[in-house]
Amino acid sequence: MKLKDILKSSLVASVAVAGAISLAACRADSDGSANGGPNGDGTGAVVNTPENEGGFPNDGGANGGTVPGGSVTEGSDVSADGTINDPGTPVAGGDSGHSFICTETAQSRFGATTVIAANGLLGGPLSDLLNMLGADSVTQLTNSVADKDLTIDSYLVTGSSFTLTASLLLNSIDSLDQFVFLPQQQPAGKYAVFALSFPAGTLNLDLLKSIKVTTYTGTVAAPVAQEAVTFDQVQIGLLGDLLGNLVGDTYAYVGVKTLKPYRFASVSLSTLLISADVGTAMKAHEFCTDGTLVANPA
Ligand SMILES: [Ca+2]
Repeated sequence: MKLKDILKSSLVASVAVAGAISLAACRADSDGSANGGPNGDGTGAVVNTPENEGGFPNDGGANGGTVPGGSVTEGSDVSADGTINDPGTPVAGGDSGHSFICTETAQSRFGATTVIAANGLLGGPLSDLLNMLGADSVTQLTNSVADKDLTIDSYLVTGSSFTLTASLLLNSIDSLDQFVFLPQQQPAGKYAVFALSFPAGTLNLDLLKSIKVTTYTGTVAAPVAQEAVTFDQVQIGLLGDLLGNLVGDTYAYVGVKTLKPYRFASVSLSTLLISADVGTAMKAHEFCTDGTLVANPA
């Protein structure tokens, strides 16, 4: 088997395995025998480290919460394919007057899993896309999000790295996605918020088109979008302005305060079609299933 075929098989298999693990954990949890962690659902307390030690700031402060570079919304209306019909209401970030503090995250040691995908596709449709694009694109996709398991390791300081290359973008892939699967469905009222950062060295931030977070029920083979938030180019532009004034990385929480249950969620990074490499564009540090909202200082 050629290397490219191995890579393709590996990627497709990882998607299939994620679904299998997810279902197996669900069955096991139903009789209380699985290790779902302290909450029994694949989540546990997030581990934060002080900002001055390189951690993800999580105290609700201006750069640690969602001001101005983030958005947590409630009450969005989406179609089953994830199309946003109504964006809902911001409850943190922007001009909401509140910031988000992450308290619980999806964790691999408690049964959460994560996979990399493209164009919002999973399962068979993703396999079809990869087959159509050919092995070179598969390799690029596989390599485009490094250290994906760092998104579900409980530590806010660590994260997966999204790297965008011109060759990838020219191959009909318009979004890079990271999915996080929980072994148990999360009830309505929980959060689905990705802790993201944008490295200080990202020079072409304005080439990023949008960041979208979506929650799903259903299965890998038949996902059904529930709620979503888009962090659009204008908001990203604010981040770009912010970057110009900061020495270090910029942090943001992007996601939803749910009104519907969900079983898995994705963060999708879309770009403008460009002919230059963006480099490491974004890191996904943790996936927060719970948190608190705090009022911004007057
Ligand atoms: Ca992490």
